[in-house]
Amino acid sequence: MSDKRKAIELMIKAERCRENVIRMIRAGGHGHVGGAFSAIDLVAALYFHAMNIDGADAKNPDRDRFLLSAGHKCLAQYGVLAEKDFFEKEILDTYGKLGSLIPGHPDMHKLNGVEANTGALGHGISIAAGMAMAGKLDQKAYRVFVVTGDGELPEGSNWEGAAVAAKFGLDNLVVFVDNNGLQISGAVTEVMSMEPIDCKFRDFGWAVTEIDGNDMEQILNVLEQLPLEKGKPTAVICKTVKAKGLSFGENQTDFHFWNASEELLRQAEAEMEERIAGLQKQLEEMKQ
Ligand SMILES: Cc1ncc(C[n+]2csc(CCOP(=O)(O)OP(=O)(O)O)c2C)c(N)n1
Ligand SMILES: [Mg+2]
Repeated sequence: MSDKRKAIELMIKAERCRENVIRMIRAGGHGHVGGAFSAIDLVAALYFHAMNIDGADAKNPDRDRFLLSAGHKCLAQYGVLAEKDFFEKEILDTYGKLGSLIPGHPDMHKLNGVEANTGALGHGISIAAGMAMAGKLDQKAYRVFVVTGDGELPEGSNWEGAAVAAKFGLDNLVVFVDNNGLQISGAVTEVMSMEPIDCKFRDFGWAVTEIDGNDMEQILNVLEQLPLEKGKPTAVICKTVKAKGLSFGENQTDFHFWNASEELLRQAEAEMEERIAGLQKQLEEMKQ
């Protein structure tokens, strides 16, 4: 299959996952849509293209691991896991309800496919470094993928994990920074910036590259190249747009957490359907 065709198919998947997110937000009335939608193209590509993982066998010791360090982006992971049949789609309608398997931050004790409880920011890289080191010690071939946020980067034990990963040559570890420029209360550059992020990882001994994290062809291209350097962990700095795919919410701090109206939810769905129809048309034209 051509790369272009593969990319379009994955873009359709990502839009379906966005629709799942809208379904959850309708059920709960609100949710962290901004960070979910900046990261969801990447998360969809990981689950549908790169990772060796199966919802029916989600504890297989040889599986690739996915760590959502920025746990508030969990709508992206839930949307993808539902699309990949890790759980029944009806569960999406329980979002925001007491006892739901898909709470506001991911819970490994509740939901099939969640590897760690995250939401207290700043610990995904160190948890993942531990998993990657265990993989090396056990001589397993699995890889560990992390999604972290640009606002999250200064927090917690992230840089302790980064140092450990480089020292022990964990080239089975890949960190994607969802670099959307915004965090909870405004621009990351004003609140607590880690720019230049690429230099920081490089100085810690990582192999680093930068892509447009909402461009499926660029995502696929980088996934083919992993690890970027043998013997080094990889950091992929992904330039993204917060709330990507919501015409009325893109790049706005107000859409970090969205108290949604039915009118705008319908508009969001219409926008997704329109994009899917356009992508399907492109696929049809490629067949001819
Ligand atoms: C330890 C900790 N401090 C603060 C928060 C509150 N908080 C939730 S989301 C967020 C912003 C994170 O920004 P970023 O990583 O850029 O993610 P984005 O908002 O872009 O999805 C903050 C500070 C938290 N969840 N955990
Ligand atoms: Mg951010």
